[in-house]
Amino acid sequence: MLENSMLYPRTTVSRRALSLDGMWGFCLDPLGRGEKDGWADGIPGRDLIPVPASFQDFYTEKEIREFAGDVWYEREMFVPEEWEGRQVFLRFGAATHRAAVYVNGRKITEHEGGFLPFCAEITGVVRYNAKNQVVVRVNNELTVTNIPCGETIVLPDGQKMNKPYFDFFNYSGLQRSVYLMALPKEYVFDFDLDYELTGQDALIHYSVVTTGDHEVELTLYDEEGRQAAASMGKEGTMRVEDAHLWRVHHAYLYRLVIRILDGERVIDEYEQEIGIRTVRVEGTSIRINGEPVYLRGFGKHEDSDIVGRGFHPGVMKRDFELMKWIGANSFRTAHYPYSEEIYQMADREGFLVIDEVAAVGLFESLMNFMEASSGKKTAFFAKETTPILLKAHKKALEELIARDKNHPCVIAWSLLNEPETTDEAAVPYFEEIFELAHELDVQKRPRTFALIMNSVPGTCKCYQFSDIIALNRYYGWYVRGGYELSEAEALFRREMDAWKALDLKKPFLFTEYGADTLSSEHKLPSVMWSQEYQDAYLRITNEVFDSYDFVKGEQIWNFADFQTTEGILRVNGNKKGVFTRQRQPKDAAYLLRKRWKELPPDFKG
Ligand code: GCB
Repeated sequence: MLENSMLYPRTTVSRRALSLDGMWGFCLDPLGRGEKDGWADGIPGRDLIPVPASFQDFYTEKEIREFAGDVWYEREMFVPEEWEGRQVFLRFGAATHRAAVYVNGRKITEHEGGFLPFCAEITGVVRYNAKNQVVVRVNNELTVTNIPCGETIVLPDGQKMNKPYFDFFNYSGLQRSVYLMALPKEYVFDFDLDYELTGQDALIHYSVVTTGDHEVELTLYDEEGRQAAASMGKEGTMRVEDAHLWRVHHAYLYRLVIRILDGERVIDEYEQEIGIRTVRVEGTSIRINGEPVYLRGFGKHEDSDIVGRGFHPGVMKRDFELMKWIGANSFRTAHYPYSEEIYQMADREGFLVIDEVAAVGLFESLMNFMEASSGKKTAFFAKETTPILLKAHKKALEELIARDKNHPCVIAWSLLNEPETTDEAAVPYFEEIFELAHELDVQKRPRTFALIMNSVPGTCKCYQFSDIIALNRYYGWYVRGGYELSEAEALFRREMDAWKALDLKKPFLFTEYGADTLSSEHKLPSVMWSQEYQDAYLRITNEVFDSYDFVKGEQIWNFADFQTTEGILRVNGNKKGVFTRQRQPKDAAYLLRKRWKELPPDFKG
């Protein structure tokens, strides 16, 4: 079990959550001397930057934008007098990729993994009714022993540089919200829910973990605030009569209130919006509440101008409006768990989310998008350090499932993106990761991973682990682009025929396909990089999708243009967006809108 509760911070009758977002003191530590020089007691300099945000894109200096190493944050926080006697925590939505936290000069905790929350208890360290100091050291170096994978090299001039094995900019820092929280000594630590539909009613099988022995009471309220069900005890079943189901694009959210009681007295109260729905894979169908659904949508990124990967509610709102406009019903959180607020919004908007852990770059290459299509193999999992990576991957998965399991929007777990699967060494690694996902998820949601171009029938040793086969394919871009598009189509069909021949009786999903397109380029007839080519590419690709009954969804790469490492294949970032980075449509958006609005929700059953 995790050391700290992963529940989202909320203020209730028994809890307090104070946001520490805003301007924080900030400095780089190029010599890695902060610790020795006592920065835990206060960092040098007076520079201020906003939290949450990536630190990179505020500055004009290249050395800051590309900085690899430790950066330090600092701010004051006032701890109210009336919090004395409670348990006080600091909670970071994420610190990318690892952090050490100091309060009033004392190291409180460390955390590894840049896309999941962590808490530190600070009860014994804070001064009440007084100002306290928080200092955070955040390190953004990439390694092959933690996810996402990459390396950190040293340039001849002594500067360190990150070399990601993945195709997105290594944005880092305190990219999500920070909270100061007060909880009672006995509090709700975690809960699990599983749903069963019986006629018009729904059964909610539940279990609650608390830090004490007092009685637990659950009450469910409908959207009008009327009580819909209730139960006593840490484990049990609630029956919801005439249940309103959570449906795609028609979300219905109940409010679940969990109380710990001492007689009449409420010791702790936690609440969360939940949706009643089931998710099953049956044969080649993906079923929500028993009804087949054809996924249409995107692989996304958390990425926007100025704040980089920092959570921004305005960007989130715009993205959901665009996804509704275009007729999407789903997205994958490529290539890492997103901010918690995004899942809350997906719950509310009725979007289906494939929730991905940050296991990307498990294929040794600085350009795997190119090299995998050439058939490159790297035996990535045969490294001596693989056991360390596996441990980090499992820990991240545990944190991910604990954080996101009660979101109705989460319908599947994506356990890796484009790993090396052609070497036997991958098999035991996959076995452990896939088993763990099932073990941790009481709902036993489908598990998947995104297959890279060289993972095809005959070479891939791991597809059998997936409940949904997810393919990332670029026929017509990395493979036979331009005037060779007709050959690309033939090769694409040849691969699909090989999958068909295996008769896996599982749904297939395209988790990536796309063509880089500059919003500035128009060309008739089309050439690669023009908007006309993106359309031509999509027409062929869509025809292939529609020729195979077992293809049950398409999530184009990418929702919007996004920042990557610079290089000759990237024009100030990856331009496969259907929307620009500023969230305006390219021509392809209209083509997709027409298609996605016309396809029946349960296309191909
Ligand atoms: C992929 C990767 C994704 C890249 C994409 C591309 O296969 O999963 O991270 O951005 O290809 O555009 O090359």
